[in-house]
Amino acid sequence: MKRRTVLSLLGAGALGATAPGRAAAQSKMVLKASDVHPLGYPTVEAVQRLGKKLDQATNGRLTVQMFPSMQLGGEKEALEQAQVGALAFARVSVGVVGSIVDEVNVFNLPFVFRDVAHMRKVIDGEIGKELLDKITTNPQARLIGLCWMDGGSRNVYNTKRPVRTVEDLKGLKIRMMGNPLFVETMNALGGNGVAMGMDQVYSALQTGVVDGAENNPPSYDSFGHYTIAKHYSMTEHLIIPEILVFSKRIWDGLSKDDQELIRKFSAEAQLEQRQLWDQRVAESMKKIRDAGIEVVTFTDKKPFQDAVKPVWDKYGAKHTVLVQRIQAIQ
Ligand code: GTR
Repeated sequence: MKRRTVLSLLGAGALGATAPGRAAAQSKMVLKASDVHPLGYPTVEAVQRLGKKLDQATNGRLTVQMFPSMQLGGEKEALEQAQVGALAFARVSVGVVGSIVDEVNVFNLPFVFRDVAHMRKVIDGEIGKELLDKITTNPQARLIGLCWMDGGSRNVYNTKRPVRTVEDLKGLKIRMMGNPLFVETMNALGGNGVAMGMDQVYSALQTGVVDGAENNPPSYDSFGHYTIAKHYSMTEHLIIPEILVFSKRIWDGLSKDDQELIRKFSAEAQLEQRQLWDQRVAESMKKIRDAGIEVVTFTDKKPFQDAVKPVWDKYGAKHTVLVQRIQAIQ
């Protein structure tokens, strides 16, 4: 379906932007979901599995219709659609949510997690729950925080040269997600950060509007960026969880029982997605190496960590207590 057709359907409220109210609580609903990734990608698969469970548990009264592959635009658009109730589930990166709910920016700080295992412990624990609640209770957000997913670690890639040191980043225009924190992170590293939605990155790389971007191996692979930007450096500068949020407008029209079901299956999705993720990272790394991509690894990331200090001073200082709690988790 063409993007415009989909948007006009959404605008007409034809597919699940059911008006809140008691009657809606009992009626059949199609809950629309979006993801920038294609069918088969771990996050997409996890939300579809959640949908199947919901369908079964409600005898087909609640179903989930997935719009994958940026059919509804980038993540900023997905959040806006969820906020107005034109979309029920938006699976996005915490990167974009940080622009709406400041507290979650703590997960967007460069090198805040020691590694992916550390990140998983944090999202599975008390802090993960607290931050989902911060989203849910933020009156401006108009979103319900449902669960986290794994987005691995993000690494820099570019069309020009292998990045082996911080100095190698100098002068490279690197696409970052739309959140000032990320642009400033890249600038602190010596590159030129350019904010852009994922829907524009492929052509920006092709035309040279940017020289590179940064992402985890499954995204570098699935968006096809490895076919254009052939230098991949395992900088692991950002370990950003993915998140599944729900439209508060639609949520308020659901019965308590339905809300509970969605919460329960979301909590399960958080753990299920992880298995799919690990497998996908291994597959993508193999594909990347088989394609002849030079993968640069680092024994010491301290120069990168030192370079991002200004970002920590600006964005980390107000979250000191939370950062200390994150760091204390072993
Ligand atoms: C991916 C992530 C997406 C999106 C994308 C991006 O790793 O799964 O949600 O954030 O990165 O860079 O825009």
